[in-house]
Amino acid sequence: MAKKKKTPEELSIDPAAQEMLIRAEDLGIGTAFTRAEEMSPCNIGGSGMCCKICGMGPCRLTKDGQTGVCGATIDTIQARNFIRAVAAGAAAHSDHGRDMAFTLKAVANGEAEGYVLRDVAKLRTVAQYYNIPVEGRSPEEIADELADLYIAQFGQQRGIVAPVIRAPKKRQKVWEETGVTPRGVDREVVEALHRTHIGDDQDAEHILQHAIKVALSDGWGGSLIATDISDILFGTPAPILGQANLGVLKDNMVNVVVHGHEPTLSEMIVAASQTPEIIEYAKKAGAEGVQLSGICCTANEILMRQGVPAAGNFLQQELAILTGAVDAMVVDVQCIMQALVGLAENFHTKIITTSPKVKIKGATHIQFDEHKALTIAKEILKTAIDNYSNRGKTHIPDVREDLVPGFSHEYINYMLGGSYRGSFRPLNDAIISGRIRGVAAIVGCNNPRSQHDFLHTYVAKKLLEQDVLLVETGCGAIASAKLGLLLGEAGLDQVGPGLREICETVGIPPVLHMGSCVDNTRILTVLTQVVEEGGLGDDIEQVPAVGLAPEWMSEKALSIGTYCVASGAYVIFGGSSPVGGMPDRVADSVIVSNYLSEGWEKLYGGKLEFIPDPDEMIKATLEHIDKKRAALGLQEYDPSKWGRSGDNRMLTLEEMSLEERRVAMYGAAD
Ligand code: SF4
Ligand code: MSK
Repeated sequence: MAKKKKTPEELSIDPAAQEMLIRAEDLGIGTAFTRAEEMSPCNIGGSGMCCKICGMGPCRLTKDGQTGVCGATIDTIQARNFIRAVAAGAAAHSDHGRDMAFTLKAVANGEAEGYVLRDVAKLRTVAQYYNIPVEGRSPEEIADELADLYIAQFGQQRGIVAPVIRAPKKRQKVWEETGVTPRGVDREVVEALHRTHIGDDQDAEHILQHAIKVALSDGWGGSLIATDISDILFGTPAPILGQANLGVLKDNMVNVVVHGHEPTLSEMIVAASQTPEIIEYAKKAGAEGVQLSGICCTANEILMRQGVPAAGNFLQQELAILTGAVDAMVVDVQCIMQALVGLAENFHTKIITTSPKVKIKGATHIQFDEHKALTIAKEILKTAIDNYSNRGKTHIPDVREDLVPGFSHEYINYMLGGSYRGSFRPLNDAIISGRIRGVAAIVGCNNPRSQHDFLHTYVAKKLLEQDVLLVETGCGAIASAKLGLLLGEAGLDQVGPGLREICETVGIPPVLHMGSCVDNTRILTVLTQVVEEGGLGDDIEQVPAVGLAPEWMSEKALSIGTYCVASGAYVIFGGSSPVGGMPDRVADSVIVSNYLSEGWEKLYGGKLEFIPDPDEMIKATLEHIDKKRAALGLQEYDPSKWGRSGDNRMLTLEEMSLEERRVAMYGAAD
């Protein structure tokens, strides 16, 4: 029997996406949504039961006790598949970090056109972590030494990756004792590939121990380096008003959508778009100016620093082109679908690749070089403007939502206490008192195997009702933004009474947007600061916090999940487990999915689980938070105690008589 085709409403909960899916159908154009429907996932490969590491295979282990041609057992094969994915994810993040470090070096030496050291205070703070002298030195001198130190972390052979020293002391000890402190980023990634070559490491636990080391070289290495340098070069994010969804595209403007991950080019495109030369050029072409917007994590980078709107998240890259209003989509690295080029042929859109590492057949390639970044950014914008006159009929959904992104850990520290009393104390106290039950980080991608944005936003809304403060990054953050949860008071009618009091008192939204995928390191830093503030244990594993990636799809997500586990967090992924095949048919060998959970929990305090059902995800999250609260001796979560203060409450009270107010605030007299 033919499979029933899904309706646009079943494919996405986002009205803008639904509108574009109808348009795609009318035009007879396929998208990732329809391709996912047509292509059933392979159950054998999908659950890690297939090995194609050597030419004797591929070996598919589908029967009890079966091994590969070489004798490899299911646990070895699953562990090898898992670590290879983690290594690819860590490599992607870290290579991004490496390029940022080379850009910092070029800026420090006056060789990078258009860039400045925008956040000198952060430069000095970061330098001091590594005992780089700052007094009496110019920002360029400090930046030059920091760039050298950071560049060295990638090729370092011995010792420890420098940013590891920023983790809580107790955590560093756990890593030292279990032998997983990373030595150098490239070394750990290369070793993962070596160990998984035919005939090498064939002990699943041993392989997975190295997966932890590789992921740590990302989270406390390459990614953290990328975040530090992005802040130093482009400014540490602070709240700023932005917008999200396809309705940010404009009919009367040249629409340039930047998509990918690295802020080096996109920041320069923002700068170039504001120059009189480009504005004039666009006007001559008959447009009113250039409208920039972003997709995926490039969107997050320029949204949280410049307020440039986000056109959408991962599954909206094709939908943006379907509007017919995109004059150029400029891509760099990661999460760029090859299908964009073929899709763009139906419209006038130019797909412009820019990274020396990424070309797509049929795309226009304008190679980026940080030494002449502004010149290249202008060339890209002029290419888009020249294309404006080729635009045909457009269809832009009138759907957009305001949001306030930009909650770096530095800003959270500041917002909780101001310039002189900046501190995490109020956050810790709110958790201790139970106004905030716990913290959940909802991060990661979209995946057309589940309804677009549904899992992200369903889980987010349910946790907010339970007084769980949310921090978000990546495409998950854009999903919440589109739902209006990232906008101060607008989201507050959907949250529990205790969290609401905190949000109203501090003036924050209940969901804090913390940036792109590499910026998950900001979450690690927040957790470290929470620990250092005191009252919630002396290690990340004790904090009532959970990480969730409900719609994950990328290998980077697996690396992020693994470094969060290694840092002590409980991490829940949605969808199916990539190591879930044949869990109870393995004799005398490790059940890999159990090991990622119970095995890792014994060693690191954190665990990784794959839970497809969103209600089960929420249940597991709340149980974990409550378990951690109990272990710290904190009072049991009781929402009935809260909701008697806060701005909203005060407005209601103003309308009451004195007696009514007394009863409302203190309860009826016995
Ligand atoms: Fe098959 Fe072993 Fe080769 Fe993997 S390494 S493909 S299990 S023979
Ligand atoms: S872009 S890795 S789809 S979050 Fe960072 Fe989004 Fe996932 Fe790419």
